[in-house]
Amino acid sequence: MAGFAGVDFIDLDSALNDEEKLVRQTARKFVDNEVLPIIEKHNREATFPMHLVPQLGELGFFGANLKGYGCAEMSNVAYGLMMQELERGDSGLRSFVSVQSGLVMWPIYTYGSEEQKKKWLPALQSGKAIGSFGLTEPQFGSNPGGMLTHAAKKGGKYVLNGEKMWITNGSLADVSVVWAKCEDEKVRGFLVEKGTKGFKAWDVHGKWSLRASVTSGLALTDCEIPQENLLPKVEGLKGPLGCLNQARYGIGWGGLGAAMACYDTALQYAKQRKQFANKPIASHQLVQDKLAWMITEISKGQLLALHVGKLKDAGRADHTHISMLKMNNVAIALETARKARDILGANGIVDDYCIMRHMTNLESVSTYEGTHDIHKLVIGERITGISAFV
Ligand code: TGC
Ligand code: FAD
Repeated sequence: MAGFAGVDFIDLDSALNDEEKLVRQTARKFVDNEVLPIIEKHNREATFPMHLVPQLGELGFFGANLKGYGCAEMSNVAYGLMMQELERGDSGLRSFVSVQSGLVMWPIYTYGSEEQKKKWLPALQSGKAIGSFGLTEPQFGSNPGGMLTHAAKKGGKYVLNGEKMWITNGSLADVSVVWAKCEDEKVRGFLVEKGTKGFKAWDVHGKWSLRASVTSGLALTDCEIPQENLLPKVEGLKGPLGCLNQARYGIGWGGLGAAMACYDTALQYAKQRKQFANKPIASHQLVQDKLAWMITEISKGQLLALHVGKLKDAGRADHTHISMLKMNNVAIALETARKARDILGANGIVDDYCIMRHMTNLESVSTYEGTHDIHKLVIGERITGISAFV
């Protein structure tokens, strides 16, 4: 079977260099050969395909835009194209790579000591170790600044108490980056290692979204963390929010991948499926309207992603640019999935086709890493100078 040929209405390829195209091609082949044949089964059974983790490491996909410690040093544009292809496979796969790279490796790389970097980065890069990121709590999602998890200094240790919720890979993780408020009310990050006394992780069941991804709750009860596991180079909410920029950037590209999978499926289907006068449904104007909407929004999303990627490579991407990218591209992906599902009629609801899986996944993607509306308010604050959060 021929692999995915890509979606490029506006000749975006002419703006990409050879390295970027090669990374995209490598990720595309990996998804076609290793992910698509197995993902529906994992989605049905609500399991993550763990056997892919070493391959993702070998391909250099973990921490791919970081330098040293075995990382691939890709440009941010190449990194984005890789995330696009991974999410064309499944949002759960892209989530795994986002969390490992943007939310665990990036904070260790940016806020960590040299010892922490040497201990964790090569292991996380290769996939020998798995990470998770604990910011959200049962009572504090959009407003992480209200967190109740706290850390008290006791001799050479910190004692952590609290609960985290909705944590991707929480029960799989060898190391969790957990954010807690210290006695001075400042938020700090701690590396909580698997097996630490007082630390427990349990899995969320019954999800209708991101089924091929592990989502956990974390409980910390008088959990003693040695001083050397404190991330020493950051304090305050800007610590965890800085990590989110990395993951949100990848999601901005990833959403396009899910949208491309749905658009491509709907286009092929519409050209084959015949209704009325033995004509393909692709010949009906209302169906063309939907397809034309999809390709236009995907193309606009690609331009936004490419531009923000270039700004990021030049060190000029502001977190509000990234908010716009995440908000817009996930929203158009979700709407693309809904329109594509409609084009497939009844066939759109079964997992012989990828569309419903992408659609339900994208509901989570729209909520996590800042909901659609939170990103609107971030943009609103940037253009008016007035915060809606106070
Ligand atoms: P605010 O007063 O605005 O800011 C506090 C400090 O942080 C700075 N800051 C940022 N720094 C870096 N990057 C950003 N994106 C930043 N946004 C704000 C800000 O300058 C300030 O610094 P300083 O030096 O003055 O102290 O904070 P606020 O409490 O009003 O909250 C603002 C708000 C609502 C935008 C923020 O809390 C937010 O982003 N909420 C959404 C929470 C969220 O996205 N959680 C995600 C959890 S992780 C996850 O979902 C993983 S999903 C798995 C996967 O990725 O696949
Ligand atoms: P709430 O904050 O309660 O929001 C509910 C609704 O209220 C939303 O529509 C929101 O937009 C709206 N709202 C809230 N405040 C405002 C306001 N000021 N103005 C207008 N509207 C507002 N978190 C982690 O820390 N690590 C992870 O690895 C992680 N993985 C996740 C995986 C999955 C599958 C999911 C679903 C979530 C994950 N999360 C993770 C949590 C995620 O980041 C939160 O769900 C998200 O930040 C929203 O928080 P909430 O669910 O508590 O919703």
